[in-house]
Amino acid sequence: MSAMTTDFIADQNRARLADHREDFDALARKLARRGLDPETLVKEAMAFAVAIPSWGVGTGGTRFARFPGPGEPRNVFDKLADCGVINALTRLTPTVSPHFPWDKVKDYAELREAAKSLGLAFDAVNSNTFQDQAGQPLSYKFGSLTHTDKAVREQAIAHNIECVEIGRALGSKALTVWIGDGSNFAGQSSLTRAFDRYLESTAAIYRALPDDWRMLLEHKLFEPAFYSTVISDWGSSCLAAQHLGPKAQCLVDLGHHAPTVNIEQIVARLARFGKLGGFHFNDSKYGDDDLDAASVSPFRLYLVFHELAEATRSIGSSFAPAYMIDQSHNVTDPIESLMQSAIEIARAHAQARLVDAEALAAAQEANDALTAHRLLKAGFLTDVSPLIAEARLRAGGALDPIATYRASGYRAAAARERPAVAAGSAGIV
Ligand code: LRH
Ligand code: MN
Repeated sequence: MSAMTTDFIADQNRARLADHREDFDALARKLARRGLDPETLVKEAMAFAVAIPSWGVGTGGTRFARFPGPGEPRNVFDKLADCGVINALTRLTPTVSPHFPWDKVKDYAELREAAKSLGLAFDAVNSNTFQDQAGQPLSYKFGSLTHTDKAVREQAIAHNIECVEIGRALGSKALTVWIGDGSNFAGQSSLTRAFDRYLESTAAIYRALPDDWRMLLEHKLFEPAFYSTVISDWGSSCLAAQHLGPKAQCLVDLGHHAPTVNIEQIVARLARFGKLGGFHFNDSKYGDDDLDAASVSPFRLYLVFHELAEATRSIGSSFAPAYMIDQSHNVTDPIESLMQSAIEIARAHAQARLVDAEALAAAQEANDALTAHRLLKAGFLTDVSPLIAEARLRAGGALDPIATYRASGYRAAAARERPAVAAGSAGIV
């Protein structure tokens, strides 16, 4: 399948250049009137990046069913090819977050080379002790790192350490640990002993981490457990990360909270105590819906990036959470959804840079609630589409990634090359 060439992208941009130039110049004048420097903002937008989940380029599903689309990736190499297209068009996604054993191969040097040839590198690796693999000696039905049986815990610890070894071969610098461990009945498990087993098991994984690595603990309110989840909220995750040590931090998956939770305040708290390690961006209305970022609550995503901008101002450049997407694309072309989501996340980041932080702090100190709210919202109310498009253009990307992707015929070519996958099997991937 032909890669998405810069010539093709330039061809597609040509017809859109004049309109873009006009829109960008108008926005630049508006930003300059606010005392902002458009060039600095474009450079910041060019430096922004978010990682693609390898499991996100295939069609996702639910517990009821999965309806595969045309040209489904057959293996991790197809997934990388699709990730390469997303980055070629958006210039926002130079890294991929892999998941094991879903992305398992014999030769990880070959996989690293394959990614490199597509202009990609690897972000945090994800372990998986929420499914039983064929031939796996012990089942995770009743848990993994917190299972009452030491042998099961050791099996899960060994898998995580294997993921660290794979990650080292791929050039990754972090391990994301999400476990579904929990219970479905009150009394089924000891809530305290389960947490103590989590601390003991993660401590064993922590000891295997290279010095320059991070371990990202991902909390989730519920599912697959429906009465209690061992790491159900940021409090449990932060207590564990503080207990483990400086290399352990918390990962915030936006969909892992009850609908009314103030996630931006969780972000502020974790950043304040040096425990904000990263994100899984997506959106949700009810549960862990894994919908496209900013497709339900763009203002909430903006408020998260406002707290990230505040933390960057107070902590400085050492503040570097891992930005990653984690979504399930059940009814759209995953490549289109991931491009759209990366752009919406870059939009929230760029908008948050527009806030007059000094004036906002003054209004907050003066308890001028409405002025403070208006100063904060001013970024969200600014259409930065021309600014993030300019960042793409200067980086060799597409002014309109989705239109350019559709014009390329990439999906049709993938469908010709990759055998159709039968519908029917349930599950998120
Ligand atoms: C759990 C989760 C986790 C991944 C999985 C694919 O809901 O968010 O981050 O391992 O989705
Ligand atoms: Mn996640």
